[in-house]
Order: sequence, then C-alpha cells, then structure tokens
Amino acid sequence: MSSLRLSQAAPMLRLYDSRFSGNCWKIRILLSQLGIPYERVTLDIAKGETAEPAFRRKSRFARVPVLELEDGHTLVESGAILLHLAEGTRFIPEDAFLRAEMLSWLFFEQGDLQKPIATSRVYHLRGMAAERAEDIARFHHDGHIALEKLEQWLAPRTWLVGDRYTLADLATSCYVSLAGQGGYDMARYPAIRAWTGRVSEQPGWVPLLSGD
Ligand SMILES: N[C@@H](CCC(=O)N[C@@H](CS)C(=O)NCC(=O)O)C(=O)O
Repeated sequence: MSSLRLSQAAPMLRLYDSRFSGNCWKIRILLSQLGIPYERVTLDIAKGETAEPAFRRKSRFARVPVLELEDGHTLVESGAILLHLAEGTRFIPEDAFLRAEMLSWLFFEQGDLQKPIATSRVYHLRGMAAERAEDIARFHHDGHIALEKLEQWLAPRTWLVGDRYTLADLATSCYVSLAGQGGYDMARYPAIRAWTGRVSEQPGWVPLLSGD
C-alpha cells in the first residue's frame, strides 16, 4: 500500500482506494456529497498491491474499493459501500418502488456496463489496445448494447429514477463517463452525455483523481 496517510486523531472512515478506479471514484463522490471526512489509502493495482496478504485480510475479493469503518469492520463492493453510506439520506428514495428501481440500475451497471467499459479502458490506459484489439472489440459489442439501453431510457428523462439525482445516477455515471478512455465513441449517445454533464454539476461532485 503505497501512500498510507493515517492521522493519530480519533478513528474515522478509511477508504482503500485506487486513483484510476471508477468503482473507488463512486465512493469518493458520495463521501464528498455527504460531507463525511475520511482517510485514503492508495493501492497500486498494477503493482499487485490488491493481492498482498495484508490487504486480502481486509478485502475477501482482493479488490478496491474497501471501506473500513470506525469499529474496524470492512465493507467490500462499491454498491454495498454506497448503500451503507447513503442509508437514510436523499440519495436513496424513500418510496419502496423507486428504491427498487434505483437498485436495478446499480445491478445493471455492475452486470452490463462496468466490465466492458473498465476492461477496455485498462487495455487502452496500459498501452495494450493493439495487442488486445479482439478482446476490446468483444467488450465494445457488449458495452454498446448496454449503452444503447441507457441512452433510450435517458432520452425522455432528466434522472434515472423518479425526478431527482439518486445513487443510481451517481453509480451508473462513473464508468459511463470514462468510456471514451476505453475507445468508445460516445458521440453516439447525446442523452447520456447530457446526463453525465448534469451529474457532474451536482453539489459536492468530485472529478476522478489525477494525482495520488
Ligand atoms: N464489483 C466490484 C469491482 C471492484 C473492482 O473490480 N476493483 C478493481 C479496481 S476498479 C480492482 O481492485 N482490481 C484489482 C484486481 O482485480 O486485481 C465493485 O464494484 O467494487
């Protein structure tokens, strides 16, 4: 874990984080929007730091993000972390049907959008686009099917669920807004681009990190 930044003060939330990860970005946005202070521990995935035994004791899946609570318990999976942090806040609809609709977007993002976008993006960022061209083409095929469904849903709407910004928008927009870095032609999706713009204008929203 490359840049452990721990204070001696009272325990606070600790996010095991990667600056490139769209899944970690979701958590940083929500923590900022909720005004919750936290410590960051940055891991270098390319160096294999998520596979180190000390980290595996915190993350049974050997992946970031991990949220360590003040009592030492750790939570894995970005969706679970978002739901835990947002419990009882405006980011989760009170209405049971709308809450379930919000969850449907969290599941769709993880099942249909995240992998085709994230994997293509990693290949591009690591300079492997030429050697992985066939894999990228396959991921783009799947990713565009999901993006097209998102585009159609958003075309007549402002937000994914109901009439306001929720966790659904926060979670779904992160990898979608990084898709261009994975070689996706996002000019095809005007409603998505307008929506990611609206998301980024929400109070407390933070951009993807550019440094540690
Ligand atoms: N479904 C998980 C995915 C987490 C994930 O894929 N994390 C990546 C970074 S975005 C990671 O830690 N990869 C390290 C590895 O697989 O070795 C979530 O939403 O938290």
